[in-house]
Amino acid sequence: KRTLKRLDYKPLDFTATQVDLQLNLDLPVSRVQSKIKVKRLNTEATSFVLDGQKLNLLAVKINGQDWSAYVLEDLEGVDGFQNLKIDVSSLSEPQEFTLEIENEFNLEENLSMSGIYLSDKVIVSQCEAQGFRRITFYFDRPDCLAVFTTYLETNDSYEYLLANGNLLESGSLNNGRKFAKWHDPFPKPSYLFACVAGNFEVLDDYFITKSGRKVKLRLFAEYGRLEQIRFAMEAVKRAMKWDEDRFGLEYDLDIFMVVGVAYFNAGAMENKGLNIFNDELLVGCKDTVTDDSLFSIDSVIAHEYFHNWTGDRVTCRDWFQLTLKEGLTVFRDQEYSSDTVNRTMKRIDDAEEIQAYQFNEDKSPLSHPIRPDEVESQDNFYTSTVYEKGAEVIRLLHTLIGEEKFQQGMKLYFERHDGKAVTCEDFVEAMADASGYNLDHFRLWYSQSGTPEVKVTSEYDPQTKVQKVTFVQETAPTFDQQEKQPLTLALKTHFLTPEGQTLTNLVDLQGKAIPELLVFETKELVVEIANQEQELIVVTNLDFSSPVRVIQQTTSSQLATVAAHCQNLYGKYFALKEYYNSIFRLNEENFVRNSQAQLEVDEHFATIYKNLFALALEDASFTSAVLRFHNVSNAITSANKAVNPLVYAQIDKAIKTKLYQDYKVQLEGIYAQLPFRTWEYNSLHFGERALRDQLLSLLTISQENQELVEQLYTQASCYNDKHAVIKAIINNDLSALDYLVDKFALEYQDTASCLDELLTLRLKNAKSVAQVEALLANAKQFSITKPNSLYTLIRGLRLNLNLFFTKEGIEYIKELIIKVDKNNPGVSPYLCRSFANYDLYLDPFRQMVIDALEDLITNHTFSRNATEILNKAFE
Ligand code: B3K
Ligand code: ZN
Repeated sequence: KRTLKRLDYKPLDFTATQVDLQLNLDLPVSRVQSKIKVKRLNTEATSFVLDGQKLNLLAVKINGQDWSAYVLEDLEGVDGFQNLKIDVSSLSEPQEFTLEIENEFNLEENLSMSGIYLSDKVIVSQCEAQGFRRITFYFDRPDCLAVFTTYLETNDSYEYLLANGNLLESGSLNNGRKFAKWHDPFPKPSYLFACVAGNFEVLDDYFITKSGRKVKLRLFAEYGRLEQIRFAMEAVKRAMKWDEDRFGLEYDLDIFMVVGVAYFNAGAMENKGLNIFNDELLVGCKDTVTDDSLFSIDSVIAHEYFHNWTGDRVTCRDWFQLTLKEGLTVFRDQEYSSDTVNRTMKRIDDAEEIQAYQFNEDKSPLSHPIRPDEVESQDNFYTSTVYEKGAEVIRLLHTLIGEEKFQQGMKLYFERHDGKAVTCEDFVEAMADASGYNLDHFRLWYSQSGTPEVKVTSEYDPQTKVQKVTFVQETAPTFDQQEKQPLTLALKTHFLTPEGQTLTNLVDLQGKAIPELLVFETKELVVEIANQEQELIVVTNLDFSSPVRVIQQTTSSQLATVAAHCQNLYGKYFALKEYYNSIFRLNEENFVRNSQAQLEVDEHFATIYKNLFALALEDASFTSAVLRFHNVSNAITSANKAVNPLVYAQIDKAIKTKLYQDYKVQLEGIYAQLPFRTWEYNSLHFGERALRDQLLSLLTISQENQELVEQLYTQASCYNDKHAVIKAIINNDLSALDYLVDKFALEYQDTASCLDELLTLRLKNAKSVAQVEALLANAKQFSITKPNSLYTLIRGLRLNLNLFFTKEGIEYIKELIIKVDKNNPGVSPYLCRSFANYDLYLDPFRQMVIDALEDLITNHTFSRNATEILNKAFE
């Protein structure tokens, strides 16, 4: 076991300041010549170690002379890591020298999607976190910042040769080969290096920055997709403008390029000046992707672009600091989406996501703080905790000090650290210094893992007319950390009368105003509200102002009041969700005894849903979001206790069936009134289409209304509507309409992402492993080496609870992990993670997962990445 510790950080003894890289990109084997200007930082040091992985070393030279004082060590294990230790004790001038390395790597056999690899016919790189060592021996860590010049040479079948920075020269060589030379003036760590060689459809545009510089914008995608990258181009321009307007940050090179490729492990990558995308997050227009996908394209384009400052110009000292760039950049992309689309709905979606994934990660054996202390593989840092919770911590800071101070903090951060590799501590310090706010206690958010629970209790005394509201925070011990302390919290809180009126101007016993935002860092906060004729309903953590779980004994009647009257949509939304969750608790026992049991609901059910549907046309976004959380995965993850997943699936179905039966006429009416508008990218249109989608599924749950499905396929003016059609048909088993699914498959036969969406739906509903295998065999876009295929497969299987929890289902996933890990240890941990949440389930489901883990660990060997996840999960 190889554990790396945050506190063991040691600065480099030697560093690179300049790198001239010559890449001869050929198949099967490519050749690299790297000329590095090395500088000694520690005058005592006489040797240094360069990282490599699966490389064939050909030569080492120092100051132009062959150098033999080195040892190449192949580290044990399937990953093929190598250390190249170079001894320079005999150098007369070791302060500064030129190191030349020549090596080869097998491009064709590299199926890891890391380093330089093939995506179909495109040669492409991915270096974060440690892929550069698969290209050449180097100081492959983020605190080594150097200026790169990249010379690429290929045979002349590749039209475009791209690398970071600005193009210096390019041309043909006389031997049927060609070259291009790029120079990036900004010092950067190796993880931001990128290169591409391939043939593409290209879209050109430009952007004039606020200081008047003209920046060339170039998007690259697969042939035939020109119309489908126009949306992404608009997103690039929107993001550039927004970052200038809101953060004062301007783009810094002459050209900004984005390339989409089909084989990519992550969503996208922020390489300096040359962002590389999984083409699912770049390519798409209204006719080929859902509204949700367009929204993701927009926000991921923005996210990667924003990294130019938060990540590239100022980067991380070591990988334990990952949230420094990711938490901050997620926060920035969330703000971008909020400013450009719909702030409230964005907030609801993000809160929903963190509660579904990050809260469970924190409860699981994989729990870790946003700035972890220990790790075995740096690749495993890319978690919901580091990203999403990291962003919530930044948001909390923003809430505490306010926009103006926050921006002053950002300014100071860049003044101090531009061009450097720094720590989370440096960021917080800039914020503290600029705002004058004491952030000493706030820092705990970086080191403490776990989700704080805030228990809210209330006592009302009719004699004194005082209501005493107590907030008690407590973080339960997590797998990684026993001791917990109270954290700095900010809880946006409203007080409602039993009739639903939100009261402002409340005062405490001293007559002091009670603020809307309750900030405290002690275990307990008591708020005493004076002069109340009746007990108020407390609605807290509005807008998810802190990343905590609120525990509160709210009655159905109070939830109904909040759902009907709360002025804050977030408050409404979570009251509705809480009510939906309560139906599961109410019915659990009955359904365990009898899977056909009659659904029981209390007297508020009718009012709650009648009110919700009455407002449907007024706020379609909101209503559709509420209907969207009506799904079993959501119910399981928000139960906050172990449940029987199959019983939960039955209850979920029963709730939807009841909604349909009770509100049939009303729902049909809303559906009929939803307009078919000329497609536009805005929140109103999104909401209406999303609602149509949700309603269609609901209206066909009992096999009725099938004509609506046929009608929608004919009327559909965008992919979103067509996707709604196949979703309703497959999920609700409307087999008479299978011909529409076939039509869909034919219509989108050339668009892998559409076929993947169809495959997900089919996998979700597959009855056996044999059926899964048949589906895969017939899916022509499917390839076991393609990350998007694997994600589709695992997503489908995870949603298919009935199959996942069978012996053959689990067995199938195990085999898949074993197979995938051999080629691509970037994807296998993702598959392994689906085994880490066994505490969500009651036995025998829990035990099934644990047995699978045990078998994997005891009987097989895995990459470092997968081993870490499996071992932790099993601990
Ligand atoms: N920084 C990349 C993630 C790379 C993942 C490496 N395993 C994308 C992003 O967060 O912007
Ligand atoms: Zn990022």
